[in-house]
Amino acid sequence: MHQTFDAALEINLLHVNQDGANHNRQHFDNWGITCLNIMSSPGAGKTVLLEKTLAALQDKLQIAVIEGDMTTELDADRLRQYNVPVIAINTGRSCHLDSKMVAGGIHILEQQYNPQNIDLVLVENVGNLVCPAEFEVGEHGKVALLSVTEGEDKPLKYPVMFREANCLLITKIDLAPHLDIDIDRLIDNVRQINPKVTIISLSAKTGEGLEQWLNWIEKQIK
Ligand SMILES: Nc1nc2c(ncn2[C@@H]2O[C@H](COP(=O)(O)OP(=O)(O)OP(=O)(O)O)[C@@H](O)[C@H]2O)c(=O)[nH]1
Ligand SMILES: [Zn+2]
Ligand SMILES: [Zn+2]
Repeated sequence: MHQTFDAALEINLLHVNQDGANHNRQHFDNWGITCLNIMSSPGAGKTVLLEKTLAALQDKLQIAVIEGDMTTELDADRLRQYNVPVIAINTGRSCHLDSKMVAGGIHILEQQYNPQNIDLVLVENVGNLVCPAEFEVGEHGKVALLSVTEGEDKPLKYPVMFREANCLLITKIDLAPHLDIDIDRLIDNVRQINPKVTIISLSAKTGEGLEQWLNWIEKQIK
């Protein structure tokens, strides 16, 4: 679990983070970039979703990815194959990206690419169902993934991310017939926490629901 208050310095780290996030958003706004923060527990399918998204939208939109991982560049290397700017950020022991780390990514974007030409920045956060939702990075929208293998009770047990999400993707829907998951109950549980969130069921494997996801993304673009 991350620290949110530094007693020695008597500062609220969330407050400092928010200032940094506002600053990041200012940069994105100046460049006309829409930024989405993609969050889930480890392995819910963020990177596969990004691969499908890059493949589908490559010709329509200029996309860059800020890829957060604790120690490796495995995900970043997968996404580099799509010939888009991919900025890898290792968080070390931190369980989430914070606005300062993303500011570092924005700096690289500014130095090595032409941000004026970019329409959309997708941030893949560290796999963690709790902490990423507490630290804004300057995004315009939050996307949470919950895979069908995780169980329908998760929105109630870990409400923070589900409360904050603008879009909830129920992923790996192709596996649902093999599981005891009750999708209707899962959706009820999400709605209890966040009545207004857009909910899309999808499978990166079969392509079911991908069209709806791509349409949602395109609606977010400035
Ligand atoms: N059956 C099925 N498997 C999927 C689907 N999406 C992802 N997977 C599998 O789930 C595993 C994890 O997918 P990733 O995309 O790496 O998950 P992630 O959320 O990026 O994982 P972290 O970055 O480690 O948090 C891989 O083995 C994927 O092939 C899907 O729609 N259907
Ligand atoms: Zn934490
Ligand atoms: Zn990943």
